[in-house]
Amino acid sequence: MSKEKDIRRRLVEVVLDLASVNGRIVFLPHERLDADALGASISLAEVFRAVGCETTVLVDSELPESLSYLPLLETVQVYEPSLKYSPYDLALAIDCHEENRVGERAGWLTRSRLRGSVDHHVVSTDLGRLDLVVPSASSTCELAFEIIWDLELYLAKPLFNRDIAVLLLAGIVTDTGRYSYSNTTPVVFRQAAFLLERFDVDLASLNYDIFERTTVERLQFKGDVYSGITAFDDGRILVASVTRDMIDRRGVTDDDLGNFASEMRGADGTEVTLLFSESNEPPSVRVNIRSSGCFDAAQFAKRYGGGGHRRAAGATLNDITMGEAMDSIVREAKIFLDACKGELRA
Ligand SMILES: [Mn+2]
Repeated sequence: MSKEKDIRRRLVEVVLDLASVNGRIVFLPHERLDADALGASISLAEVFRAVGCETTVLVDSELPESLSYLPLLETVQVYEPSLKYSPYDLALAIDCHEENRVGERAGWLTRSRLRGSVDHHVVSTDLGRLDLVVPSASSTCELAFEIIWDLELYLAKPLFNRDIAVLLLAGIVTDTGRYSYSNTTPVVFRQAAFLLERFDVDLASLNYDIFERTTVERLQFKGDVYSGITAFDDGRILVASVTRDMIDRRGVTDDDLGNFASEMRGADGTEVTLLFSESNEPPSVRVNIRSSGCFDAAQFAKRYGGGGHRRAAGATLNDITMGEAMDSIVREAKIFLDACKGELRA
């Protein structure tokens, strides 16, 4: 049995054990929520509750408006600093596996009786017995699907439902760039086919909600950001930056930075895109990295305490100005790109 299947079986066993005693499970999706983190959290929470556990999805901040199309959002609890830790039998980090990705909720991960994770990012810390981290998976929702599938087979009763189908498809559609990124595998299509055969899901409207729905202000904001794109290294590296002023002027949020870095990657001759954005609390600079070719974005982000995937990664830098962050990261990215090209030639 593969290591991944082994860990999945162990997770399912723990959940079934907890179900028999009404055990308590808390789900901790990463900060800067996205459809994959939230979709996987809510669908697993629903299913684990249906088999007998008491479940809570605890998110770090108010749900972004861009995810308002998802079902079952009313079941989610929003963290507040006044919230006291209450004992859980199992805490699961979702779409991440490190304490620093869940921010102020880290205590839930470290103080619960058991901890684990369901994630598809490149592994960056030592993993425990209940850490299901599969970087080759397209999304955490793909892994959540497998867990629910296993539970259905084991208990011989239906556990998927229409809401769960929408949640899982939203995560998968988002993380595969609507089935276009290199992480799109036959497994992803098989799962989608199964869900669409069983449930009446409007894929076109889901696609609209995830990728197309926008506002005039967001379109103008996109224009602001794109008109400031700078090309380095003969256009192989494209850089854009977003200051707080730019965000405030258009009345948008960080959440509206969406797909900018990925979209920029489509420019002819571009191999690396870097999108810098300023945060106030705490003062920091976020860099989103997208790549093609030999440039490993996850490896590069690791240098700055970040992580992610080979083609899409990010890092947050503290105590640094936007200008300083841009100067040093652009310089390093050029060296990193030259080095991987050199290795290819060698
Ligand atoms: Mn994901």
